[in-house]
Amino acid sequence: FPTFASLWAYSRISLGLAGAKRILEVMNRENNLDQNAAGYAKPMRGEVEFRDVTFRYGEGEPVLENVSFKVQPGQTVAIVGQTGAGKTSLVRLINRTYDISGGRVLVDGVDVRDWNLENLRRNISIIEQDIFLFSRSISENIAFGKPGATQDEIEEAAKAAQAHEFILSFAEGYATVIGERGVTLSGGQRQRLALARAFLTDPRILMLDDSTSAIDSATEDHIQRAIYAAARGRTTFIITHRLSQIRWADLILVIRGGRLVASGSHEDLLRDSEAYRRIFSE
Ligand code: M5T
Ligand code: MG
Repeated sequence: FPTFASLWAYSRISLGLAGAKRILEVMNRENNLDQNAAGYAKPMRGEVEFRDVTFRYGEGEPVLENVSFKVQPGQTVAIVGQTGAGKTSLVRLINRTYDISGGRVLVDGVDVRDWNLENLRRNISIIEQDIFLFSRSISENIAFGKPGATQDEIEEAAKAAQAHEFILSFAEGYATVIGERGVTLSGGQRQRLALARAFLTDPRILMLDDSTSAIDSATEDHIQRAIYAAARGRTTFIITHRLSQIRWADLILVIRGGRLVASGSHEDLLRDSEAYRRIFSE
């Protein structure tokens, strides 16, 4: 028995050591983005400029090439282009989810790499293509970006995001649990919860990577109004195929194969850009 027990103990200890090694490796790993704690930390106005930006994932082919444009604080920018054109990649460069490979990205005239990373990200919200919600209550999901938000603040944000009504349609209202153990929300409903989050954190730059294509026109109208309200008073980037959202943008960027092929207002582009017209004739 002692021999048997020692063998057993030995194999458990080896397993434990191997596991601990892996865990420590992950825990000690350094982030390859420089946090830049001493960086620029003034309040953000929301001006965004791309100067001849090139970007590639790892060692691959460039997914963005020589992209340049400038956005004034408070403007609304629509980004259009076919799937795989580089739209999502473009907005991810602004909050440094990824760092560029060439050129410069400037916010308020300061290179994003010279910003204090925490300050930069606190002022920028991205509503991703796949909206992530926790298996928690609706209230907790909205308050995610602002721990300690009061119930009043949460409801105020939900109202602004046109979500209050559908939330109250659930028997448990704001306490309704979402996800595996609770209700399943539609794409449009998820999007409005994400917008409510954004209202609560009040970022200077808001980016909306829209993918919900199959929604009815009543929902679309709600979302439209919510986005309109959210865009007020902050720089907003909207990636969308919906003409209703593109039309009122101050600036439209047309991306094709990683290049900015046209930019301007809806009227300008309809007149001058073949690529833009083609998007709407598809
Ligand atoms: C642009 C490639 C992708 C495409 C190009 C996210 C991601 C993308 N790519 C990678 O190689 N690695 C990655 O992690 O980059 O992709 P995108 O920016 O996601 O395109 P989009 O947002 O315009 O497309 P869509 O479908 O969301 O409208 O070649 O393979
Ligand atoms: Mg995308």
